[in-house]
Amino acid sequence: MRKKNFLRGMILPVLLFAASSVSAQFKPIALDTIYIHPWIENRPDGHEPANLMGGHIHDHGVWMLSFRFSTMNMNGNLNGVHDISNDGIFQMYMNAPQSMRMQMYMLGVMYGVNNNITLMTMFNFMHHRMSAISKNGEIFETTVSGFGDIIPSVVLKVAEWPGHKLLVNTGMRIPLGKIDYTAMMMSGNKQQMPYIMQCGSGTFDAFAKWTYVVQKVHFSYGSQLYGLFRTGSNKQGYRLGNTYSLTSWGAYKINNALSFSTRLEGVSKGFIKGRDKDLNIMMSPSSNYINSGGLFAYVLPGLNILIQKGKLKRNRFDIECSLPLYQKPNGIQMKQQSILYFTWQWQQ
Ligand SMILES: [Cu+2]
Repeated sequence: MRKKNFLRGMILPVLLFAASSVSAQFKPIALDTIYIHPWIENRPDGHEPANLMGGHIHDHGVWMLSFRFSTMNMNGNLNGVHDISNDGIFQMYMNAPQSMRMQMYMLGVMYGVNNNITLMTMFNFMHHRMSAISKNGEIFETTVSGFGDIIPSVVLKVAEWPGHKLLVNTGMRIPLGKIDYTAMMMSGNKQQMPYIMQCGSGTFDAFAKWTYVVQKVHFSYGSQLYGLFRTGSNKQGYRLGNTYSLTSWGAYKINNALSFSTRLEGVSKGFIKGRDKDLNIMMSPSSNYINSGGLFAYVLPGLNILIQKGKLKRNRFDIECSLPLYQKPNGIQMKQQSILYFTWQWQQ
């Protein structure tokens, strides 16, 4: 039995690959129906976990609407992998950030142009709040709310075998988010807010996501490779670092309405190139371009719910929670605590 499984495991991928690359005519249909079933989108794990995008595609003429909310908390500061105290920060800077909350609301529209091409556009609005303490002990809070960059993209089905899909999601980020938010300081002066408080990148950015997903009868798994490439320099005189990430997940289908997922993610963010001409780098670690980018790893438990009947039929509710496993920011940056993601999706 074991030997048979082994042979099946070895021969099937070779056969499928050979068959799909030669001609559809030679596709081993009999094998497909016995060992693997065709892709089913209408199951809770038929879409990627809550905070991933570009991991599914729609059929011709299908519209999808989505609303996403995320909230990220940061507390305290790290200098590389080590904690740094306020006194440590005051040796170089006038203020030390204490806590920060970043909330984002995203509206998304998807449309299947045909079975292999889906168009997608995301709009977002964000709210940032940061509290900091000054060298002489004054605690103050600053907030910024505004629209973020608009993200049009296309999802292409590059390859498909029964139960397997390879998708590419590529697009750009159009810099509509403002990058010159200021705050009134206690001194009565208006001051430029640090990079992390701004709502956009200020540059045209291109991205690509490669997603490979596999679906079995009771579970599914997948991986996504992401690259975000910044171009040029914004009107403040800098550009944010490129970002790369690799994530893999597995999801277990409890029943037709509910699935649980676990995901691992590694992220690499580059340094800011150039510097904001209106920022005083001594103001705070977050005002210094040196303190940007780094290496991060997260574990993300998640839950996907797909309503199968009644008035809410075809509505999806997904939750994911991002917990940091490893943080190695470049220089001094705030320490990430947790990120919660909620996603609602409705599709025709
Ligand atoms: Cu969709």
